[in-house]
Amino acid sequence: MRLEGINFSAVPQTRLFSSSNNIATTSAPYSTPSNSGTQLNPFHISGFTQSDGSFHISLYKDSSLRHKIRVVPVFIITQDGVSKAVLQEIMQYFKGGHLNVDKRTNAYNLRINSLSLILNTVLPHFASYPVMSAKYRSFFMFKRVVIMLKNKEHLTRQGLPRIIAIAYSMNTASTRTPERKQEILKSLGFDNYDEGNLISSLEKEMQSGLNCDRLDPYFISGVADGDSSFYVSLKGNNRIVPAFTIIQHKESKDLLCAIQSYFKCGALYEIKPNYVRFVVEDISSLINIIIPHFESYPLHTIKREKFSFSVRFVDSSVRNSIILSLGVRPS
Ligand SMILES: [Ca+2]
Repeated sequence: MRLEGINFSAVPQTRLFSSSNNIATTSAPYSTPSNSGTQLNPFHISGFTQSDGSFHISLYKDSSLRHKIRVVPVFIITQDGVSKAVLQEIMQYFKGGHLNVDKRTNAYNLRINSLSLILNTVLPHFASYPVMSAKYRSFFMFKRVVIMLKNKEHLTRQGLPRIIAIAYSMNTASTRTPERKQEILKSLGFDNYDEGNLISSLEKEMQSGLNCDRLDPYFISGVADGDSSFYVSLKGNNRIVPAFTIIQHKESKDLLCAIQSYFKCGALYEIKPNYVRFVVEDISSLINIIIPHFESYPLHTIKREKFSFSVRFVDSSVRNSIILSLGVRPS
């Protein structure tokens, strides 16, 4: 997320800073493959959010307001233009939002920043179909701020600095620093604000939601729709090897461990300094586990076409290896 400097004295409504975040209580039952075809499953939407979505609390200076600052909760999903239709479908699912395009990169943003829409559709969705690991942390903080906004706590001298403190701790991978937070608090006249154990007590509260032990197959496909790829690589002896990989920030390594346990195949590698990668390149795991999974729980973005291509490639490499090995099928 882009983060602007602190410049409190200029035009009202200028974006100042924003952070990322993540909650859930009652989960929906596990899914089985449905024949309903192309419709997005709600677990898929959460998995997609896990990869390509974020929860932010944006802070805008606004000299017309008593406390000179406007607090706006924002739920964003980003996707390349070729997969814009998925964002439009998610917009329909949440019954609102805005689609913006960055013409330079052709990246599309679905943004939902209406408090009532967040309260009525976004929070209930993620309570039933939770995000996990580090994303859950930011969702939990986001939810807390949204409820404070609903209760008008941002209009009080007690509530506002608490909201700013939470906004600044929502996403540990964010560029929001403690120094900036202090500067903003100071500029708003909260020089002596002491947040005490606010964040550590929230962290205690969210513990039970951080685990990844309840993976739904549609959720996994949603994660893959955001952050996976099917590709072929050239190995020693000029062997061409098809592979499937999912990459996540290291903060969500536990999610990749859970996906590895779910599929019972593949390996995890660290990509220093900040990423972890789950890779399956064993042909029998691809044929017997990965391909059947994505046939039952399909992708929705452009990756769906890449997947079909990979399936054809795997088919033909298997055929070739069978011919080469005189009819011995790889196991
Ligand atoms: Ca992605």
